[in-house]
Amino acid sequence: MSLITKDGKLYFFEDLYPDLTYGFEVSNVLVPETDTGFQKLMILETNRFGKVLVLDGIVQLTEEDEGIYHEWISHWPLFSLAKPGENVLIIGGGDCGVAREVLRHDSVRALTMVEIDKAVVDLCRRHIPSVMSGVFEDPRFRLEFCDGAEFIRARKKAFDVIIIDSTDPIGPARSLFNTDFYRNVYEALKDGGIAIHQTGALILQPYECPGSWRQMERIFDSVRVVQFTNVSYMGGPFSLTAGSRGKTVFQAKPSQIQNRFKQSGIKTRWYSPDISAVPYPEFQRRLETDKYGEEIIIDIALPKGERPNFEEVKRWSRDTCEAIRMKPFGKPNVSSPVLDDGDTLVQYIETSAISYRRYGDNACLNCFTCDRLPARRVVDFSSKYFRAGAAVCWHIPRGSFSGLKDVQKQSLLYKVSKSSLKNRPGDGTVKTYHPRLTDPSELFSEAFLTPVETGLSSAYELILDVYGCDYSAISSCAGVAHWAGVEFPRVANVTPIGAADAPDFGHAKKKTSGPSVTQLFCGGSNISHYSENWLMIVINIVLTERIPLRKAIESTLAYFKGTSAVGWIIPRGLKCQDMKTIANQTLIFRVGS
Ligand code: AG3
Repeated sequence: MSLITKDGKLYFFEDLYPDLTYGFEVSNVLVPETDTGFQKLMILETNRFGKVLVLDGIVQLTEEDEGIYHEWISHWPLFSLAKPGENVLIIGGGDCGVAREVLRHDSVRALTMVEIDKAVVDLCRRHIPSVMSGVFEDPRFRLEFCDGAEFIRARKKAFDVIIIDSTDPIGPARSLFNTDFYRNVYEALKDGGIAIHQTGALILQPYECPGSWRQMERIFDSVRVVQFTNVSYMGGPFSLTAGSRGKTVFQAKPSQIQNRFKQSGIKTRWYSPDISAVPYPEFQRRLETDKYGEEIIIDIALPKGERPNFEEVKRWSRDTCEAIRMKPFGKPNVSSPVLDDGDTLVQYIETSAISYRRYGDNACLNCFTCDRLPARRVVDFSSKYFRAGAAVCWHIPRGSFSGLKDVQKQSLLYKVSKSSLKNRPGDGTVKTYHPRLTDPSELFSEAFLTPVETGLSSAYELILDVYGCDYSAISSCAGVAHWAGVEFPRVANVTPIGAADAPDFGHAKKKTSGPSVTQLFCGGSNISHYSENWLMIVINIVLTERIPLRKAIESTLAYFKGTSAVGWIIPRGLKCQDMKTIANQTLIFRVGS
């Protein structure tokens, strides 16, 4: 698909994104697409860029601009070291462009490169020798063909710099983007050492750099985003994410780095210590307060006695997807097609799920997305659709990396009535409230009454964002399904309906942060989303009965080996519309470190 002839000319179009591409004219196909056993390789010749290496339809380098990437990924970490680097490891990098730059450092005594795919090295050596120049003649260079993730496992405190010059986290490089790998990389670094990884285009691959950053942040002593732009990697700002072993490694003054550069005598074409290596410090700061997704929760007062049927609710879910511009995934899941009191309908969408349930005259809706959530549109559309007398809305950030107080501030709660439908929070016409900050000891005490027990509502929702989960617990669909379908119902003493549904469409989804799981209960449900990149599970459990909250929350944290969780308790199926009472019984809390 990537080579196309038009008006007698041959063009290449990149295959990376399903919805956008870039292309150039090809003057000669040096290596037609070949299956190497690991990936599909192609080498092209162009007038504009010189020779071009393409793996799995994605441009890896062009002769014209490879220097930008290779210089930044090599010299940035080497000049960031307090002591000149002697031992360097490259994982991947088969075209040898990184090796070429590393070997320009006289301080380097030994450079090891481990590449999984011998064909990349052989074919680049034959067809694009300009990139590797003399690396094979340099006695310091040692090359091994093996899996980098395996190789690194046995190495402890061995390298000053580890450069991971991989393809994107699809295909053979997938095993280089997870926590186990990063932990092994950290262990393989000497004290004061630096590892650096290519982490994709900041805007077009919005989960890559944050995904690696979040994993590395938990393992390395400090983490930096390094950023540059070139022509070959479509989409403007491109990122490298670097982690150090040692807290002060990245604290060198610009003048120190300039001195190291000057003393090395290396003449670069693109790298310069005068350009800040963190051109978007705001981006890095944002990572610290970023969120996984957001949710709008709506409690709609239906016209008296109205009972939307299955078809109507299905249509609501389909039209909501349209309103928020999200593709539905699969068919809606229902506890019973009658959609009686407490029955749930859930529809997976590209980034998570939307759901409906009803208690008496209240339709209870949840709309969760990891993309931008047009909350107004959802509220407008749903209140009109169900001909709401009034609706109470909770708009909350999910998986937020801000402090608890900020999460509380960002969690809004407001009422829209028919007459105020046009008015919105923020425009001064709708009063907004926030959940009440609670100590878990209040929640866990005998004296605590759920909103059902106080008579405020027919049901309540326990929401938990669990952070710092164990990679193996959070990366297995079967493991998460076992928690949702067996472990949680046992601890909470709820009656599951059917088995847990944990489809693995997570990685195929364009906008997703991870897969989802659903377990329906009598009267409620558990709909959760989890991500191995963010080491997080975000949980929504709707209940009608009191459950042992402490046991349920603590066992959930223990199951995923999470370090902390932010939680909310939200009344659902409201019997009273007084906002002060509702806000007072909407709780926010934190458990764990
Ligand atoms: N390896 C990184 C290629 C990244 C392409 N991805 C993208 N455009 N999102 C390059 C290998 C050069 N030695």
